[in-house]
Amino acid sequence: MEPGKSGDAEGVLHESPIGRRLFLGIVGVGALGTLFGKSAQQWLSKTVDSTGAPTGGLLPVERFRLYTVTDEFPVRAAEDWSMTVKGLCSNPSTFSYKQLQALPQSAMTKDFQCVTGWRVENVKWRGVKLSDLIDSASPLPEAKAITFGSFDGVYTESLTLEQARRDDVMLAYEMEGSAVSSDHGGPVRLVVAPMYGYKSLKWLDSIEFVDQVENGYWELRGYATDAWIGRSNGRTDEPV
Ligand SMILES: Nc1nc2c(c(=O)[nH]1)N[C@H]1C(S)=C(S)[C@@H](COP(=O)(O)O)O[C@H]1N2
Ligand SMILES: [Mo]
Repeated sequence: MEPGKSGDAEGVLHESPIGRRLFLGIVGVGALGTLFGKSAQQWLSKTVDSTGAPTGGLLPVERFRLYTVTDEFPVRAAEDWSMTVKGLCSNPSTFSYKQLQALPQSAMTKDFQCVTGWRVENVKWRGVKLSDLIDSASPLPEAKAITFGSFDGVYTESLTLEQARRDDVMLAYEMEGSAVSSDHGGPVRLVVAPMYGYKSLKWLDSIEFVDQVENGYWELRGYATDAWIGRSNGRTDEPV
């Protein structure tokens, strides 16, 4: 199964209770299902464009496909959210949403590209540079990478500390001028602009400093760990 690619069987079209939006729920049960169990293998994709109509006239936020690898899109209110910072650092802590917002604010506008081929141009993000968060945690010399956790309970991602310190890697709480929606991984999601979308973990709730990169959800299923756009996964997209 590819990150965000429709399975060939068992796709069910549901009508959403909200307006014209439809979403396509897909349950993939393949060979991996027997190895990793049903919950790890189930995933869903919601789309505003389930008819396959051209997406030309849509706003950036409407041109995303919405993904989850569990059987749901988890919802957590900002006031109920917190993020633990742990592992190989001298200042482990827990951030509330307010405490995260108190860190220096940063913004970037970058294309967002999924490894399955879709790309959304010029997406506006606002949040905190991961490098600022890293500095506040004071990683120990033996910390070489970060593992990110999601409150969906399943998805993980990882970056080397060097990758994590880049200016185009953010913990985003705003997308296109509004709070990051639950569907898009709010209240806070990771955005790794120069890499394929699967690195941009949704529903972030933990950051752990570790001594080496640990493969994440899609890397364990064959996708590149260093997922540079246009320079990995056999693809030749324009870099971001
Ligand atoms: N927790 C979690 N994060 C995730 C995913 C997911 O299924 N679960 N899908 C990834 C993939 S493959 C892509 S392309 C983007 C899609 O982001 P979107 O759902 O906001 O469009 O999220 C990434 N982060
Ligand atoms: Mo993706």
